[in-house]
Amino acid sequence: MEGHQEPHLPNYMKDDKVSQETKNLISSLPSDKDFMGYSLYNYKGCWYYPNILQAILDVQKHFRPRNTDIILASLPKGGTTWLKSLVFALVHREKYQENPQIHPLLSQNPHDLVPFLEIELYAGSQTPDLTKFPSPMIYSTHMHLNTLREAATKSSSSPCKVVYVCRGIKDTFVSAWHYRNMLHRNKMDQATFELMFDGYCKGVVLYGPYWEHVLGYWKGSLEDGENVFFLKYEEMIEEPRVQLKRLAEFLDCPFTEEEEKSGSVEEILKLCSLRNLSNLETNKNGTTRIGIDSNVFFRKGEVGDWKNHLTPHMAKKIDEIVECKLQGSGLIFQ
Ligand code: PAP
Repeated sequence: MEGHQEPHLPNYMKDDKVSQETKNLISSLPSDKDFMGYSLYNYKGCWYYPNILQAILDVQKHFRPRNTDIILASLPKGGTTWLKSLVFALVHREKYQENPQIHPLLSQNPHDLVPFLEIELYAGSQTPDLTKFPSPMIYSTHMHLNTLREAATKSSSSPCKVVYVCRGIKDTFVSAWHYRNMLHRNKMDQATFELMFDGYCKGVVLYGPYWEHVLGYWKGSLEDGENVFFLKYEEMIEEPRVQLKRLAEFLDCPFTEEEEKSGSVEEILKLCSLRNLSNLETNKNGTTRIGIDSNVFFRKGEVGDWKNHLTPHMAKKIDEIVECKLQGSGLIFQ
């Protein structure tokens, strides 16, 4: 493991919260380096930094979702922040109807309203008391569906609902690149950009490979559509109204005719829009509970920004890899 780590590296990328048992496990796992030289370990087909693996093992050991809970899943930069704000606003819409000015999304970052299981709640081998959270509780995760299910199937409750959002790999990658530059407070050079790109192509990236992740949830949604919902970031951009209504139906809180007439769907979309959220004081200057500046979660939010960063050759290469991996699944990215 690394001797020297950057001071502003997020906890989940470090290796200082790992138990002896997990260290033993890690020493038996396939390993590789990320584009910055940090070690990643492959556990059951997915790549992790040590602290995150520790947290995931703890989630599997201790997390028992209630059937009223909602879990939001995604790959990093797949649309997590947007999904968190939308589902929070959707599920709690009645509470703030009379007093929209006190809506929590106006004063708190979506990541502080919908905590990550492995990045926040179980980070550092904690066993948080989740029974204190009101129902319905919304959690989020970047874990694979299989990994999540290992915890969920030990629960005595019937399954809870899982919503997955994903985004085309090229925009996910470019968004992750900008995020890492902001995180490390340094504009990294072209050679580092290419190294990170190679990591995405090989699948050696935190929570990767990309295709394994999306396919797991895609298949899950086909097999168990009542409990697993699959959403594409691009579809949300293209037809937000339609997708939000689908989401509400899946979560058993469909919009009534009256709500539709009174503009409730539009209100939620406006509240959760990138423009609105990114202009709030809390998101401009605040820091999330996990110690990351709130503003790094908001940038352009466009489909196709990859065209400004990838050469045609790079785009072709990564498209071919993903197409080949998703072949026959019915899952297509435009
Ligand atoms: P995370 O997985 O680390 O939480 P995530 O929210 O998935 O990050 O990704 C951030 C991306 O979502 C950014 O995309 P970009 O880099 O291409 O611009 C960010 O701008 C976008 N994003 C954040 N909030 C919203 C929103 N409310 N609506 C649309 N896009 C958003």
